[in-house]
Amino acid sequence: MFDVSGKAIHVIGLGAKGTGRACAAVLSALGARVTVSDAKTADALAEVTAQLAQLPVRLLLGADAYRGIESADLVVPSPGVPLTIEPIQRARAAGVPVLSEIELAYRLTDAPIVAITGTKGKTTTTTLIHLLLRALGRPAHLGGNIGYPLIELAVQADADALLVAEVSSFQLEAVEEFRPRVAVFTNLHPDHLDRYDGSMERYLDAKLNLFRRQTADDVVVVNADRSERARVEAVTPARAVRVSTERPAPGGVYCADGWIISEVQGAAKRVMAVSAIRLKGAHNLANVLQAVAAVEALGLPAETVAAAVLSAFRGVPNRLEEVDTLDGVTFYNDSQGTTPAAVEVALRAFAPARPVLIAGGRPKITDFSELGRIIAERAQAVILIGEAADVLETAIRAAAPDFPIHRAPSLPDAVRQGFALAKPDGLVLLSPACASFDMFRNMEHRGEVFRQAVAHLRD
Ligand code: UMA
Repeated sequence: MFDVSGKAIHVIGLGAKGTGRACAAVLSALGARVTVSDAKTADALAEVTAQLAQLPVRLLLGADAYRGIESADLVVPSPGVPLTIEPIQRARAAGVPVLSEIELAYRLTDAPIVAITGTKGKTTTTTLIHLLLRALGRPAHLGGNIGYPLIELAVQADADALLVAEVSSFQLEAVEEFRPRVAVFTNLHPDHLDRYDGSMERYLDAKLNLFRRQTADDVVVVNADRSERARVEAVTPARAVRVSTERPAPGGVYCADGWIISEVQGAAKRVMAVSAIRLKGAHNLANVLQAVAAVEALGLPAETVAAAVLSAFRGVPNRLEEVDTLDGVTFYNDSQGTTPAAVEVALRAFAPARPVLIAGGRPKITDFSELGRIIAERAQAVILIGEAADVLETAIRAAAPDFPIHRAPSLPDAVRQGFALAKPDGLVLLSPACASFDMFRNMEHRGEVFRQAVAHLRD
């Protein structure tokens, strides 16, 4: 086990999700001499620093943050801290190792790790794997880029438990030995390119670190329908288990004749009927196949629990989450859909049905013309909110001059209008194509306001 006792460890970042705080707590409990720093000032970090008050750690904030970093024994940056900042470069030049929190987590546990990366579908796939494992009676903990920082779970988990971790490219930039027993790669789309100098290749390269230390005893789950599959398989000796929604995947998991079939453990077997999956959309079907493949790769019988889990699972919060059905109208919360591409995926998920769409917020782009066409083609009507209402209306009108466009002063009002328009048996979908900051604290807050507004329709 990695011995940190007596080591001088400089942890950078006191973000709200708690990576730095978790590292400080775990490492100081293990006897390390911990410094925690953040470039923000004490005022801005009052809430987080209060949580550190009881810990035997040194706090360096603001202009002081990186004092003495080059004489540390180890530097641990939070995921949001780019490795290119001068103090990290300075520490590296002085020979100080720089390791991410997930690398430390890996070194501090005997529990096997199931790790999921990719641009889209990570959270759903990760959550499903965790649910399937729990339904199978396996002790399993969920965390990483979602929920609890992995290091917190790692030091608590028994060796027979599984750590199911969503992993981001940021977390993978500073790993050396991190080796998941089962690793899943969902897909690759442009994202976070500001961190990677606009280079998709550098973004992919960071993600591929998840697989590079795997061995032939491990498994990598890849999507055979996507071209990135070959890039992933090329960097790892791990056994590839492929999934496909479109065609048979020998040795993998795929759809055929309305069934999900697994060949992961040998002869083909039926896991569950595709029609029993409650989640909407082809992208979510791929997520289900990946989750089934991961569970089967661990040697567990997915078919004993898959139908029960997947017929009850309504999606992760804010991602095509099924909220409620009222008088025949079903409400979906896709508050996370902050780009036109996400809205297109959401609308396609319901085809041939056409939802009443609630869209708008603070625009992240200026050209909505493509989205205008998609909305006109795939929605029944649209209710526009927020700062982007005018530009969205112009784009939709350009595509279809007579398309029914409504305006709402607030999200609850949009929900009420949507309910009326979708009767007697339609769908209301919040998928805004925009950021939330003009009307809400963040996209989670927007999702919560949507849920509450739907709940109030019952009053
Ligand atoms: N900071 C410095 N110096 C710098 C840059 C930043 O001191 O040069 C400080 C900032 O002032 C800030 C902190 O470092 O206070 C950044 O913290 P952080 O965001 O890395 O830390 P957490 O809040 O613990 O969140 C991180 C992940 N954040 C990012 O990747 C940006 C969380 O993912 C993750 O849940 C958490 O660790 C768990 O370990 C969030 C995310 O947006 C949800 N992830 C991206 C995504 O999903 O697309 C990758």
